[in-house]
Amino acid sequence: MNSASIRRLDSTAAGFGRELDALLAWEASQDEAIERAVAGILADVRRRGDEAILEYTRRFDRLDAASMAELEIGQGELQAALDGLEPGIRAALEAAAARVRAYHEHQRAASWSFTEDDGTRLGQAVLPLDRAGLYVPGGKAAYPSSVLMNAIPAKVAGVGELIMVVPTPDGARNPLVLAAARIAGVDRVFAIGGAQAVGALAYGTATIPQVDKIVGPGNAYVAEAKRRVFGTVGIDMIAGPSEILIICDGRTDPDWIAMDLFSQAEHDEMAQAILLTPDAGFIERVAQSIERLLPAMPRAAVIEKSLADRGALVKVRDLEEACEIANRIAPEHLEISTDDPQRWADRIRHAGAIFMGRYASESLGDYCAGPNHVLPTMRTARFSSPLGVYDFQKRTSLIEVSAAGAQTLGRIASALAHGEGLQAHARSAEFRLESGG
Ligand code: HSO
Ligand code: ZN
Repeated sequence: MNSASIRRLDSTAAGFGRELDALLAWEASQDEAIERAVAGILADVRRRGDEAILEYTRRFDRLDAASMAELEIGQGELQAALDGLEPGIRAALEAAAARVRAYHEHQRAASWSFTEDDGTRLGQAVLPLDRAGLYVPGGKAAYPSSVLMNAIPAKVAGVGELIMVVPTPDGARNPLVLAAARIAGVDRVFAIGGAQAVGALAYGTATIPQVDKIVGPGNAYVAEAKRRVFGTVGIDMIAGPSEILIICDGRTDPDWIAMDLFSQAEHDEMAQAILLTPDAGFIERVAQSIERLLPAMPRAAVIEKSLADRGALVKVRDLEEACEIANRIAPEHLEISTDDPQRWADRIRHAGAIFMGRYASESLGDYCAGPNHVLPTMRTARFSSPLGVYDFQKRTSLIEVSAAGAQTLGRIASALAHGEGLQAHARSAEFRLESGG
């Protein structure tokens, strides 16, 4: 790569704000053809169930199953996939799963209640979802690590049944994905994908159980299908391309920083990788590292396009300003590659995950540090959080009223009900008042 093709910006230059905004702007283009196709597929799956699923699977995945039973991948096959793995990768998957599970155990929320002086007890019951669906893409973005990251929080939350769908174009099953499903404890797996699989999970068919929430990444058809079934079922966020923002004081090995930028750029031509540093010389050293390291990368073309279109090396005044800019960007991943990283992390209000110190490469978080790698993108870290156990739990309010409590509450409720002109509400509270307690 000609290092000239990753843009250099200077925060003190006129127009920097506008340039930064232009760089950040990214919207999933709404494609009307996709919208129409997905609406048709969903309606068809809703009407014809399994029969429609078999047809679409034949058409889109070139997989000719005579019955839905052929499309279910049983626990025996999942175990066989796990047993067939090369021992090194199996151990790595199991170690990653154990760490992700241990981290997410900390997120499990407990039910609580408190009792007031007059005996009224109020609380919140926390309950897992009965059933969740996990979409796993086939093809090039089939990441076993994403199976772990989506399935483990569901299992830790205590979800009753976890159903995974994964397309297997031409019948090709990905053993790593199946092994990850086995390790994570996925209950049932179906070899189906696309909008039809989302429809099956949302509406249920004779074979596929209806779920309460659908999570997991997918292509534009899957994203559109999730959008459309939202309301019938819950969905997780709709993820945009990967993002990494690095704040560096200029004293980390520039090769490390260049490779960290590559690590997210290699996901997608639309991925975004940005460096903020107060050290102008460091920008040139990182640019040289990029130039030297890029040609050997198998995904050089993707990385090059991502860096050229959406990447930047930005000279900032100081690390304080870097933190301000980081908050404006609200990145999915933020690396703080400095001494005393906590000092700078304290200033960050918007980021999906913060990687602190020179040794915390973002890739460790993608696989095995423990926190979830499903994170808010496209500046949504301003208001949303990593995927977690809480996404598979829901809350129910508890109200238990003592006779004495009914007197206190009844007077307040009665007055407000009269104010709203709702007589039945008022009388319902007053009956309990009159009963004397
Ligand atoms: N960095 C991605 C997750 C991932 N990375 C999976 C490697 N495999 C999420 O932004
Ligand atoms: Zn990644």
